[in-house]
Amino acid sequence: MKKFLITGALALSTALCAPAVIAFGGPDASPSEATQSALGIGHNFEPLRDAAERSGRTLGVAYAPHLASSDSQYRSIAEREFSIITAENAMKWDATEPQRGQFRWTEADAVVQFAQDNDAEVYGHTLVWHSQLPQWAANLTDPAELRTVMVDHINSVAGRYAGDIAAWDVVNEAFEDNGSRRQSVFQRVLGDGYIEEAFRAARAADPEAKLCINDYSTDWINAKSTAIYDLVKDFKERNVPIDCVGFQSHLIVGQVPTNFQQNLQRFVDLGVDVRITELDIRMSTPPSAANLATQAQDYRKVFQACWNVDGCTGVTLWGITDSYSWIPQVFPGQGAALPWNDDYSTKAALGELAEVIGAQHVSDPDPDPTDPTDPTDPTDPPGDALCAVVPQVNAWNTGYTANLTIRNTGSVAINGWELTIGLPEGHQLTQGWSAEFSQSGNDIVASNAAWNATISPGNSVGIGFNATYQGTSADLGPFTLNGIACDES
Ligand code: G2I
Repeated sequence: MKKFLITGALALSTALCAPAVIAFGGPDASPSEATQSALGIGHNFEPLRDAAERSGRTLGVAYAPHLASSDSQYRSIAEREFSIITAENAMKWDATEPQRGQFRWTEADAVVQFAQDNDAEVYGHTLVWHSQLPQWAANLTDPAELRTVMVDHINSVAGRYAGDIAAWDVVNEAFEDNGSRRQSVFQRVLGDGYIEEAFRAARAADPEAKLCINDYSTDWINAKSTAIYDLVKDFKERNVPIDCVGFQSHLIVGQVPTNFQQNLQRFVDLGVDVRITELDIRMSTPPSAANLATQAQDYRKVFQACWNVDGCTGVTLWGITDSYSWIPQVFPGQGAALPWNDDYSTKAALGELAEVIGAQHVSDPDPDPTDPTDPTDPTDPPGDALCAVVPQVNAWNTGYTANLTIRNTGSVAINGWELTIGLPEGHQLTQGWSAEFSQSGNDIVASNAAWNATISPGNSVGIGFNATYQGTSADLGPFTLNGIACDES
């Protein structure tokens, strides 16, 4: 459902058919409360990878084995949500071949093992890149020697994992924004042909992997994306192996390109797959409520662009939580770019992307909180986040105030909730409090505020709203919390 936030007093407009939304944080909400209001509901979706899979796509994440070892929540989210794993750093040249001919596989192996243990694919990143390239390679000047080094590196890395990799970023960031070639050591020493040589070597080393070219600031139609387009077209015409194009999509809040989908489509029309390979959407920190709300819509737009294009294989998030994001190091004062906050609460962005990919709400996404690594353990007791809603209505001849008590009558904490309230015909929401309200037809939907997202077993939260009515004011209900029918006493 499309939502728009109205932060001031809501003027009732009977002419509007679109759902009205009333943010719980009004003009006099404290800054921290206002900020939190845009954080959205907690995570109460099925594993997001399951939803992506239903549309034949994968949801991916940039993954760091050392974080999975030190942070169990990072690990359990990576396990539960994602069906394709990109090594954030572990397969790069400086990690795999720090000295010429001396390979280190521990971290890269750990990424492949993690993916296989979790029935996920591996996205290889990356074979040839000017950055994170050891000095010994960056300093080479002899074309024959550099060619040998590049092909040996591709043979060694792609060869080791042959059969285990769904797709490789064979060449990363080879172009400048103006469409010219980046003057990397490969370009300077080997000339324009190095990209083709790298792709041919990668195909020979791993005939099964899809071979991609990957870059940033190519999400819209511009000189850089057109340079890649021309390269792909040329490769296709000459039967140089290339199967896919990666669009990193390190975006800035409010700046999702309007022709993103059209751009993806033009590549697909050349006969390659496309993928959003490194999505994050950054903003100034600390984040404002307005920016978080815009970011949520931005995530929606990016996922929608991919989901609208046959041949877009999916989206990879460049991390899970803001805590470990690369952004503040490179862009000081910016961040908050990922769907999970530092404390792993979810941003509104998560709900928006989940909706685009068709993720279903579940009553209890992690039935056994003592075993976060196995949310679907069949030996877990079934989720039982049961609820009761008691409405108190004070009516006058044209309107009423309804105060609702939502009680958790189950034995598992509810972390994030959305209450759907059935209304008689002719009722119109005018104002709500202690939740974010919207109306769609004869239903009101109330989403938790940040401060009342959790309802522990046996505890209650109170919310309320005003409405106008024609006919009868009686009989609110039924009430459904996160898709589960609630008792009314
Ligand atoms: O810069 C964001 C991404 C742009 N596209 C290519 C991606 O490969 C790139 O990823 C980032 C990683 O997320 C960072 O984690 O690449 C950076 C390096 O260019 C990575 O940062 C480096 C730090 O700068 C180093 O200090 C650190 O030792 O990660 C290294 C390994 O943890």
